[in-house]
Amino acid sequence: APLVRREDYAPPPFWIRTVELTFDLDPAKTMVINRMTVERNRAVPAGPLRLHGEELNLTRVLADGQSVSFRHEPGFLVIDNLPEGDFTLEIRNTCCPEKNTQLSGLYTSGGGFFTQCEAEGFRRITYFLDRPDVMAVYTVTLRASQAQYPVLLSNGNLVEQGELEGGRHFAKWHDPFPKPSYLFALVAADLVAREQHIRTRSGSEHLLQVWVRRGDLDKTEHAMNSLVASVVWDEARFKLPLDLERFMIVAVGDFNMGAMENKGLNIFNTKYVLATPATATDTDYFGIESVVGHEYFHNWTGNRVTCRDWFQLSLKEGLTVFRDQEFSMDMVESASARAVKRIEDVRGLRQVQFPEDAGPMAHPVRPDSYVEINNFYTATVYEKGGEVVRMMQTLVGRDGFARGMTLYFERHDGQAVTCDDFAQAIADANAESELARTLPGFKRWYAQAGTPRVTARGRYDAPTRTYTLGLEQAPGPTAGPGAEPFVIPITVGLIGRSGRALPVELEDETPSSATSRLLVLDEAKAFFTFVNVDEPPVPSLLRGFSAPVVLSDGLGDDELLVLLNHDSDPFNRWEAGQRLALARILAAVAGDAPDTLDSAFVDAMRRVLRSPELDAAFKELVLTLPSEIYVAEQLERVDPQRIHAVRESMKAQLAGALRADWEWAYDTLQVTGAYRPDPVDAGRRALVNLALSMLCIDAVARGDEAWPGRAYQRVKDASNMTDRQGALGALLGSHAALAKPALERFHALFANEPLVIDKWFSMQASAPERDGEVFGAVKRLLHHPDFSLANPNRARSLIGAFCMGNPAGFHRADGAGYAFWADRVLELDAMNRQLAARMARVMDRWKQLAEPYRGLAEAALRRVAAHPTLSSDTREIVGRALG
Ligand code: B3K
Ligand code: ZN
Repeated sequence: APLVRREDYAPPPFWIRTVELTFDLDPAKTMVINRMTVERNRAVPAGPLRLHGEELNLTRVLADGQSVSFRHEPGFLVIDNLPEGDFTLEIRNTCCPEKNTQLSGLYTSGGGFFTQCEAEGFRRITYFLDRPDVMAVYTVTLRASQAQYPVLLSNGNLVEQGELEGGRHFAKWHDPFPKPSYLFALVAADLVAREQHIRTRSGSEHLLQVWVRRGDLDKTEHAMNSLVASVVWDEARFKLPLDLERFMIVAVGDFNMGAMENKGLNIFNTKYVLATPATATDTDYFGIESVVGHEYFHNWTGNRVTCRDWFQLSLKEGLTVFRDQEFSMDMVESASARAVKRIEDVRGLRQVQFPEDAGPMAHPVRPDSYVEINNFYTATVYEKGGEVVRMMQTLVGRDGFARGMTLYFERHDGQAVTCDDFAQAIADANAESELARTLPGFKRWYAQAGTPRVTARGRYDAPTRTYTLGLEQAPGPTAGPGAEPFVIPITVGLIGRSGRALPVELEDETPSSATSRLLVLDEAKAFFTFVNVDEPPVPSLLRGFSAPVVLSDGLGDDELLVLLNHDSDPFNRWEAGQRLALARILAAVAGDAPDTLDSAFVDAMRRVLRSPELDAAFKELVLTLPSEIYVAEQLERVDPQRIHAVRESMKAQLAGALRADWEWAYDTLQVTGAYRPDPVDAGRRALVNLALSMLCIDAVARGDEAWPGRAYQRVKDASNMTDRQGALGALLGSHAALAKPALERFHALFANEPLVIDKWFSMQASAPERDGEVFGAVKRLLHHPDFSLANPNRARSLIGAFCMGNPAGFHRADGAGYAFWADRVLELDAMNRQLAARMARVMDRWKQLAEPYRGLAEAALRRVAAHPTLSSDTREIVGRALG
């Protein structure tokens, strides 16, 4: 497959204005009639009509009712001799949904039909200009067996339905909004819906539906509540109303990713729809809220205004990630719960996006080229893209950002546009802002890859009571030659040694009592002088993680302890604790220090755990050591086994040194009463689960069986999945003998709950490795009757969880983990290339590994790369890794 370049973008030579699709649905052979009205785009030179098509059988082509000659080119149907002017085109083709293991296009799952068209799946259904800047109005007729597929859904509004002969029936749908083909969807299956009518602020009535398989209806309440909350929020915060009479969510068990924002007919992985307290954890509940919100918010940011080309993917994804993060934050009452959400989001960014941005797949938020666009649905496009939008909001203020959004829709509703158009609208609506002042520089966030480094050094001058902060930036190593400075918003505070917040007034400014403020670093280096600073301050920089950079501020333990104990910014408070832990882990890994924890650190952790004013959720985040992957990211040469050993040892020390404190937490913080997935209860459950896992680690080390016994009891009788999974995790994490019977118990309880069986696989795959036991179990589980590579959730739950979530199990000195990876990637690649390419990313950072890992990893990569029929998706990933 060729490289596609952003600079080669050209508008299409034809527009497709309307599409009438008729489907005769049959798993083995579905017939598609596709009637299009086509206009010539007179702004570009005339040429043949080249329609995308993949794995289709063409049966006829008519232009204005007459047959025309055509030819096939790889991936295209080419029609040379077309009528002058505008014309209609009718195409008939068939496809084979039941053989579609790629889960892209039209496929079957659980006896029903479903579609996934983004990015380039529509061409696997019929021939089309399958690119996002071609927007058409769709009318869709579905015909199918009434008994097997009683529910027939497509985008927009239902205009007609009825019976046909031979036990078949039909439904006709019309979507009044022009849309690109990637937003087309259909569903035909035996489903039932939870329904809710809502009236929006403007007074319009809408029907909301969540469609699931019979038997799953009792698991849809939270998804529906999340959908209602999303509708209300978008109207309140951005004045963006629901624009269709009917809005549907459909859950499907076989799905390549989380969910899809098809116009009016969102299709979701069951994982992000189905939840009951017995089957879903707090994390699952929050995940559902955020994904339901995300897909709903796409209705404006993505659907009403879409992307001109796929290089602009972050236009909709970065913006919609930002919106779903803001939604989740606005859904909680306390500032502390907002901060917890922010910390979790940043932790995810650093865990996934920072490594991506430093490795072979590094690319700008707006990439310059790709082989397979599906490989660029990345943490950079999504999460870093979200941070770029967040920085815009920081630079123009919350109200200014809302004004910018309004201008963006005034200008671009109904269009397919670029990232530049978005930034321009936000800046134009805020002409006096720092964003408008720095716009050309700011847009480098879209153009330059890599995580920038910011170095900060402060100097206090007692006689003048001034504090001068020098800030310097350098682009990340993957930014490429000639990288120019970024525009970096840095929110700062100054804190006295006793914890007092000091003023943050710059010289020549009118005095203010503010204790937090924004600095904008838009050059390679700048100095800021604060006045009226009564004492030598500890700087609290990058509050709330105001920019996606790596900060080095040179603060030592004493200063970090001041921040941990006193910072009014909860993000930096957490960050200080993580840095104290990280410094100790890194020193021990390097062999510069023993891996024994000092009492200063242990006491600080105890103070946090016992603090009467901190929330449980926040405590749990502080008391969780930085992950092995995050630690590895700080190193030039990575020995995964050494990192694992040091981190496990420090965890065991925290478990032992704070035993009485963990017991106190476990005994006093249990949540009683009915399960509610709110942040306060969830925080308490998280801390109690951490306490239980610490107590089990400590108990097993001492040969005491009481705590594992309690955990086992909890696996048997917990009243919700969060507690049950926490208890099982505690047994696995401490290598307790009771882990085995607990796993059996767990499986027996949930044998008919696929999403819970996924957890059962992934918990075993990600348990801390010891003597190859976990690897052995993973290999055995491949042959478990419940395992299937064809189901993406299941494949991820075993293979993904092991290769990505278990560094110490995976990186074996004998290379068997890498060989296992290569075998699974090759198996998957023959079936589902998008999923295979995702799994292939596990090896992105192989060049960082120390020997013998590095050489063994390379051999496995070369074996995959040498496979003759490897998909272009996986080839692009392993090719970049090796290249
Ligand atoms: N837009 C889809 C992702 C499509 C992925 C295609 N490989 C879901 C989302 O971001 O909301
Ligand atoms: Zn999205």
